[in-house]
Amino acid sequence: DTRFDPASADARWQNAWDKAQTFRADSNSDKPKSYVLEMFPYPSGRIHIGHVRNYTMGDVLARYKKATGHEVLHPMGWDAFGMPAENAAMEKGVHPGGWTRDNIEHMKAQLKRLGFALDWSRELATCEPDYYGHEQALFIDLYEAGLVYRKESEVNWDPVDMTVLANEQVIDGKGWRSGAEVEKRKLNQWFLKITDFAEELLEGLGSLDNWPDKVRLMQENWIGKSKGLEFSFDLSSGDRLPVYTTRPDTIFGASFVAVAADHPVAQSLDSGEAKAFIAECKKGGTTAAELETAEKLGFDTGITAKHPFTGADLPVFIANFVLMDYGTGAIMAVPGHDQRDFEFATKYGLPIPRVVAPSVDDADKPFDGEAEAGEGVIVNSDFLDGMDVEAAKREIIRRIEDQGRGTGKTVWRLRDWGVSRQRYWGTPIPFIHCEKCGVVPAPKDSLPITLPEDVDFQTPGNPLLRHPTWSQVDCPKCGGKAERETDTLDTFVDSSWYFLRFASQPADKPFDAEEVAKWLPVEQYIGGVEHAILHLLYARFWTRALAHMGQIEVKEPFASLFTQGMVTHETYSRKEGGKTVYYAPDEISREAEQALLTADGGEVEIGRVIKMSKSKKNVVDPDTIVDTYGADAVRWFMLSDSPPERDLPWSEAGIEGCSRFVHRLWRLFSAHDAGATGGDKSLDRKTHQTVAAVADDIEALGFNKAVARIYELTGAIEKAVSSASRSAAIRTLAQLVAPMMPHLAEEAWAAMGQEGLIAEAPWPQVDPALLIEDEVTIAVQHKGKLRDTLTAPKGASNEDLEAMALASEKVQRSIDGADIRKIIVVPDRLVNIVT
Ligand code: ANZ
Ligand code: ZN
Repeated sequence: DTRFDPASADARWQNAWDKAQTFRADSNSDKPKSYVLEMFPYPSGRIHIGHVRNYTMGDVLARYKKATGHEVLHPMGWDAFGMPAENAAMEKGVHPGGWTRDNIEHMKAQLKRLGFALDWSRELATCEPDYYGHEQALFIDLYEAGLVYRKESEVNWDPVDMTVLANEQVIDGKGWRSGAEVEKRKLNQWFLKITDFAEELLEGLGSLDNWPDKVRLMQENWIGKSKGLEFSFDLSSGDRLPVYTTRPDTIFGASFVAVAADHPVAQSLDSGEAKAFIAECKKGGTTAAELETAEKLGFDTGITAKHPFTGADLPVFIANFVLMDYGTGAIMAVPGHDQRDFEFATKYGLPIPRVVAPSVDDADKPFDGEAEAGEGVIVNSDFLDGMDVEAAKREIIRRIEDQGRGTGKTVWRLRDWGVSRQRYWGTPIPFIHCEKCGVVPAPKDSLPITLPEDVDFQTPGNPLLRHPTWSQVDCPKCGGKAERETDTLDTFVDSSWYFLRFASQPADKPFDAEEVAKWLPVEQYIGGVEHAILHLLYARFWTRALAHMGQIEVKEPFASLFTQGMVTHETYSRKEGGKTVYYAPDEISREAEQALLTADGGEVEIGRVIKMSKSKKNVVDPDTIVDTYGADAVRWFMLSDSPPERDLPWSEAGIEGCSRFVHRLWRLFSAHDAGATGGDKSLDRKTHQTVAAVADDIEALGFNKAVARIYELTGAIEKAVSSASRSAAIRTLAQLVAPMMPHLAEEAWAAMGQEGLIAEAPWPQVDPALLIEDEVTIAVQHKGKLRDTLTAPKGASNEDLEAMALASEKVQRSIDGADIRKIIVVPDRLVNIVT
């Protein structure tokens, strides 16, 4: 027999699938449909190992679904707009389009080498006018449905690069690229009204049973529905100060009041000290997370607020942890039961009253160094004493409403989605500014509004803004001179509807509703947990918005979601001048004494096993490993060892083991003897049980378990002697590994003289009779108590079971020499001994 040669087999079978269009999805097929989707990649230049793991999992499922009689849609495309292309343009003087398309070509070739079962006929790239032109049409539809608006809002402005920066691009208050101090600027920006769908998006989470709880919880928190009370304090200054609280039940525990630095009460203060404090607050980060962890800072305004029930005068502070754009930008602070307030009160020596306790007897229990945010019974609170939290909330809301001082209110954390980017490499926002008519949508028949090609990136700022002619148009309404919008859309918009375009690709509209109805929702979506919030929430929002406008029926795009773990690898590093410097594996050599040396003879340490990343120099290039081991070994490695949701540590030994298994399987496949005769019941059983179990594992995405079972079956077949059963088992084994190692499986299928492609072959049939266990557990009772359990062959005779029961030491001890009067046997279940 010959050796298996991955290099030639991989290419041969990839061509065969291409030629036969094996993975082309036919929406007119009457088979049940299955849409398997992995998050499409950003064309950064090269496929990385995380992509390989992600796409291998999706591929196994897609191939399995096909084998089990489904018409499968498993498409691939490119999330192709975004900053890195513009950075490349600035650094290397290449056009973002050219750079992106080159990357796509290269990465597509890399994916093809891995043998993924993709329908390439549906490939799309979001940077092409035949994609983003449809996006422009959808954006206009959303505008007409009242879900798009413009609003002046604050942005991070880099005065050197003359551009708006995303929050992540501001590092310590400076532009990530220019290093210039970032300014806050007010600009007119485009927004999508995701807040209109807050309630729906929250409720919809309840139907997503097949999403990880963690992701649902993250979305729930992000949407952040909170029910509470808005009411006003009377201030010593004569003003009224509205505050928002979710814990009105704790109102007797309020010992001070606090406002945000941007709050009118703070802004109205004249003193230099107050102004200096406000300026200080602006320096820090502005995200909720940063405020949560920053040191609490406050400034006493000298103003006091009258407590609505006790009449006490509470001091009013400006505090850095109060956000202006949440609630009313002002709070009643209850240090005993809110951790931020607790830290603040501790720092400024303010009272920390207890108003919630485990029981009424604990009214004076001291705090243990932190606030107690939980449930309990209300204490030290006049008419609320003894109530539970919910009853006290209702009572305070009722009384405050009676006083005409406020009302119960629901507040959402979710903000409308700002989609304006002052960038070139994105979808142009299809609007026109006319002096006479204002903001006018571009006529649909003028779409796509394409990006100009003749742009330069050597001058800072938005190339669209300084292009001499691009933005000059006639107003579609009055015909006068007008200007195009030069903002482009956030790239998250591009990924909010691509799964619809995969389902159908008409030239004259974004998608065909009937086709969408055939495929959607995506049966299984797989991707990184880093998209748990934004991408997945935006895609859910777009789907609901389009359903709301009557364009589609489906409301939730992804019926089932899986977030896979990362691929990790050891790092090699040493301290150089106080900094950690990383070395790539090929930059070091291993000395006899285990010491690792760099070229200059310095010693490095084996560092932590962490996510592969270029900066840590611990990446493994998929091309290199496919060259060395072949696609099947790489795919097998991605599925072995670690459960798919956990991290997978890359190891040379691991991939070598996978490669050896590929060749071991090949030897077994080569031993297939079509003419063998004779049966082997126990091997038949093992084979059928494995088929059933591997199917269950794949359906549950338990790939590592499926792998373990396949190893087991392989071992069992190797041990068995030649028989018809063994040959059948070998054929079945090829089918079981086909989703994971498709090239090897095709090669074996052909060598065994089977007809057609294994990729087209149906999943092996399971004979239910062979799944039944051949051993049973027998309970042995004496004096009505269980004395022992025995394992016996199924269908064993009564005499055999009696003998086995009496042979048991435990049973003999129980009988203890007494006369046996009767033995009752229930076949396959029980032996009862009566003495
Ligand atoms: C009194 C209180 C007592 C509060 C207590 C909490 C616990 P969630 O639940 O996340 O919506 N808050 C209100 N507006 C704020 C703002 N602009 N900046 C910072 N904090 C603000 O949070 C609502 C709670 O956060 C509100 O309820 C308020 O503090 C605070 F034992 O009021 B609470
Ligand atoms: Zn006009």
